[in-house]
Amino acid sequence: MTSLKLFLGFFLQFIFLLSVVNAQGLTVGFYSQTCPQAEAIVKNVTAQVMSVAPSLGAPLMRMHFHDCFVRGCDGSVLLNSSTNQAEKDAAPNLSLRGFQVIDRVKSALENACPGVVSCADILALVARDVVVALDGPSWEVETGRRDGSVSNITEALTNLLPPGSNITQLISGFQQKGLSVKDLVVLSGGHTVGTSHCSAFTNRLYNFTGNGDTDPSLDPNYIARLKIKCPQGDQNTLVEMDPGSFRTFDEDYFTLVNKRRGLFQSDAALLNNNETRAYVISQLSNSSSTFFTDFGVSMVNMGRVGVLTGTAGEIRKVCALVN
Ligand code: HEM
Ligand SMILES: *[C@@H]1O[C@H](CO)[C@@H](O)[C@H](O)[C@H]1NC(C)=O
Ligand SMILES: *[C@@H]1O[C@H](CO)[C@@H](O)[C@H](O)[C@H]1NC(C)=O
Ligand SMILES: *[C@@H]1O[C@H](CO)[C@@H](O)[C@H](O)[C@H]1NC(C)=O
Ligand SMILES: *[C@@H]1O[C@H](CO)[C@@H](O)[C@H](O)[C@H]1NC(C)=O
Ligand SMILES: *[C@@H]1O[C@H](CO)[C@@H](O)[C@H](O)[C@H]1NC(C)=O
Ligand SMILES: *[C@@H]1O[C@H](CO)[C@@H](O)[C@H](O)[C@H]1NC(C)=O
Ligand SMILES: *[C@@H]1O[C@H](CO)[C@@H](O)[C@H](O)[C@H]1NC(C)=O
Ligand SMILES: CC(=O)N[C@H]1CO[C@H](CO)[C@@H](O)[C@@H]1O
Repeated sequence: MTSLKLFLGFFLQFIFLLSVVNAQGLTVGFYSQTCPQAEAIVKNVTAQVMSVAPSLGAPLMRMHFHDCFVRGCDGSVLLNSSTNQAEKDAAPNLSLRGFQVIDRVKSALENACPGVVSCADILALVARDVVVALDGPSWEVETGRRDGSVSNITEALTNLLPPGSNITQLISGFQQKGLSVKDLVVLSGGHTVGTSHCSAFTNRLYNFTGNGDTDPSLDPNYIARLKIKCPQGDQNTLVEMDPGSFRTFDEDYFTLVNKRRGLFQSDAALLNNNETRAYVISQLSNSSSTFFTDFGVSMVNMGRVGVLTGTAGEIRKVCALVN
């Protein structure tokens, strides 16, 4: 009798574990036994940073994206290279900022629970916490990632999609990471916050095809405004991607894209596919917008890309250095 109970107990626990641990071995609350305060500590440090430097929110969210698209979400974006050959040395890194925030979170965690929380998980948790601080949605972050040991500049250049990407390239780039067309259009909505250097879109304003022309898929009134901000040859000025509310995580991105005011060709390209266009249009009215819920779901999907779990990888002591 007792052994039957015991067996049933094990069996039910097994079923329970199967239901919460996804295929990659990530789970919500991975640190609940080993470092119960982990998520509160991350939230605490992030909230303090955001109260004094809200402009770091957007680049910190982007950092998790750049981590996941190169070698999976393994913290490789944080690694330093003595010869400047790491992911962070690649051109798309230009606006990656906030590495010192990740270091602050890591030290707080190392004080509380040395050697337990991975840098890759810190990136995933911080990405959620900055979105909340920017008045966006919240979601449950799966944890249990471990840190990789390789960061390669060439891999960043081949895996991060350039802003000039067309819809075919975007869909296939996401597909290669196991992400869907819906994930693509939803996650592109991350461009509701933050800024871009003129260099990412100036080709649309001047000499688009080599005939002194502009990009016909960009609203001509908007082109005139952008030309004032980014005179020809200016690569470095920062432009708000969602003008007026670039520090608020809202649904405006889809309104902009629909008005042909998406800043990058990759934003405009979302109108060139039935499924992505239908999603853009479905988000135009506040009352029917599903973006906030969808964003959490797609961030969880992105957070599963190529993760190291179990005994793979390591828990770095310092996020910029392999142990
Ligand atoms: C779909 C393909 C994507 C392309 C081609 C793309 C491209 C870019 C480019 C060129 C910039 C401007 C960098 C600069 O010049 O400063 C940028 C900024 C940004 N991206 Fe994306 N991105 C994509 C997807 C995403 C995703 C999935 C997220 C997150 C969910 C994201 C979040 C951001 C944020 C928050 C910024 C602003 C960063 C800041 O304020 O410093 N992007 N992106
Ligand atoms: C959050 O930070 C404050 C100020 O540094 C500190 O007093 C508090 O104990 C922290 N809470 C947690 C859960 O770390
Ligand atoms: C990593 O590189 C950055 C920028 O070069 C530097 O500020 C930081 O101190 C380095 N971190 C470590 C642990 O070496
Ligand atoms: C970086 O990755 C590229 C492309 O996969 C590879 O050819 C190169 O050898 C790698 N570099 C290092 C230092 O491992
Ligand atoms: C996208 O770009 C690729 C590479 O330049 C090109 O071969 C393809 O025809 C383009 N597709 C669309 C739909 O523009
Ligand atoms: C526009 O591009 C063409 C072809 O690359 C080049 O010959 C021309 O000089 C450019 N014009 C300007 C104003 O940059
Ligand atoms: C996209 O929609 C248009 C009109 O709604 C239809 O004619 C076309 O076949 C659709 N394309 C695809 C690839 O489904
Ligand atoms: C949605 O709400 C925002 C702010 O609450 C408002 O500015 C915007 O006009 C609304 N959009 C629509 C389509 O109702
Ligand atoms: C912040 C940072 O690491 N910037 C680097 C980005 O990559 C270029 C090379 O493409 C380096 O020169 C920057 O130092």
